[in-house]
Amino acid sequence: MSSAAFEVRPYPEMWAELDMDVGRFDKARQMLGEVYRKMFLSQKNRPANMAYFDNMVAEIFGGRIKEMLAVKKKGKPVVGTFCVYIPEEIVVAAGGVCVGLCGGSQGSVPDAEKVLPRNICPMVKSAYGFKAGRICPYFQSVDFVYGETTCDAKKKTWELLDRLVPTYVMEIPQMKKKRDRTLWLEEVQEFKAKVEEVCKTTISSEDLAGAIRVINDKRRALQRLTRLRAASPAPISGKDALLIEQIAFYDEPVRFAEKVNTLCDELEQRVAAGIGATPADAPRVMVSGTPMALPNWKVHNLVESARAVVVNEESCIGTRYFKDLIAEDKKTMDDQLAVLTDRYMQIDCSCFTPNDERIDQILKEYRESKAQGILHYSLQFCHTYNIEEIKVREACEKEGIPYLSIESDYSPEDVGQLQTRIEAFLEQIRG
Ligand code: BJ8
Repeated sequence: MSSAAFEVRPYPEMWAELDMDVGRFDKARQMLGEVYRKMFLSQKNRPANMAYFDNMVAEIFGGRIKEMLAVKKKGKPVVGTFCVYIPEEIVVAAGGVCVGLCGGSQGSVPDAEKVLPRNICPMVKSAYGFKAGRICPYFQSVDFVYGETTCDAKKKTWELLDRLVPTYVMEIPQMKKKRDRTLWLEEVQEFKAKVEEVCKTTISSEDLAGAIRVINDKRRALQRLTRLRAASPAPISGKDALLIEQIAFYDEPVRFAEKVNTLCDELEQRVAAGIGATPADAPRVMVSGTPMALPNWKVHNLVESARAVVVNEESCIGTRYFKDLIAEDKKTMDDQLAVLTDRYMQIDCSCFTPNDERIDQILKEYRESKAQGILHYSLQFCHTYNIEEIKVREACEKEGIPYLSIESDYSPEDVGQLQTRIEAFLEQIRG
């Protein structure tokens, strides 16, 4: 698709049927197309197989929604989530669709601020605002949403979101002791029961085994993509890799894994031929911290506009989502739920205390990705990541790793200041 021909395609009739604010949403659609053209399609030397992901963006408000509605028509559930702790394998086992609803756009924040306090995390405000303003076809399509008790902003917002869409909450433990695992297993069992109740079905161990394989395959494909980014020159830009990680939260999982693997085949050839998305001497940056929900491309765009390349995202829209797999050899439901619970307990979110595994994981990914510096990214008012940042900084100081910490929101107001700081950081790496 040529850059000039690219647009995020409009589906006004379907949006009207979904009770959306169509006039307002159509302006957002056009703006997204423009931003995408400028940030993504202007990149030189992109892998040819990015075409599939470009099309996923073109169809983000249309084709994929139609697929989800078709699943719903068959009586299967479409479940919205906001956290990688919600076990999507169980939704897939019930024949349903799990879709990530985290907000990454400034456009919906004013809708949220009519109700929620201004001084809370922009991701929570953006997500709530999408529903309150009726400006997200995904939110309008879900049967129900599942929140969690990770941070305070989220868990209190669910009480208000429940007035707009049926909202259930999983209790995520805050520590990783034996009793916390017991609690989490019970929560997983309850989640399964809720999904079964809503879609009037019983999930068999065969269903769950199939779903575990499907989601493992998706995670394996993303692991493969991450490994390939360690090559020098990096065969794909950080922006494109982040986009793929974001699309993982709304695409159909079997097709997605297949397309990521096709892209990886091409990237292997590029690595063998020494073809990079940027020159081999471009500074290599690893980003670590809070998730960047679509269309939050701010930091990657600033880093790569300064002729550097992002080679890893230690984040829930990144490696935290796919680094761990579920054992596939369990035959009974009890054994399957046990290994599923164990896999999810490994997620090293800063909402846990203590959470030193995350510090070790950051250093491991830094080495594996052959990065030359770590940029810690935290959304404004995210206390757990902002405070845990101190330990990340100390670890980087100890290891002599060039380090920059930034805290930002979705508004463009701090772009100039961030650009200056990022350029100084890259100068430090260039030496
Ligand atoms: S497992 S990182 S996806 S909670 S950035 S809303 S924590 S104030 S997103 Fe997350 Fe699950 Fe943890 Fe991952 Fe709150 Fe912080 Fe906002 Fe956050």
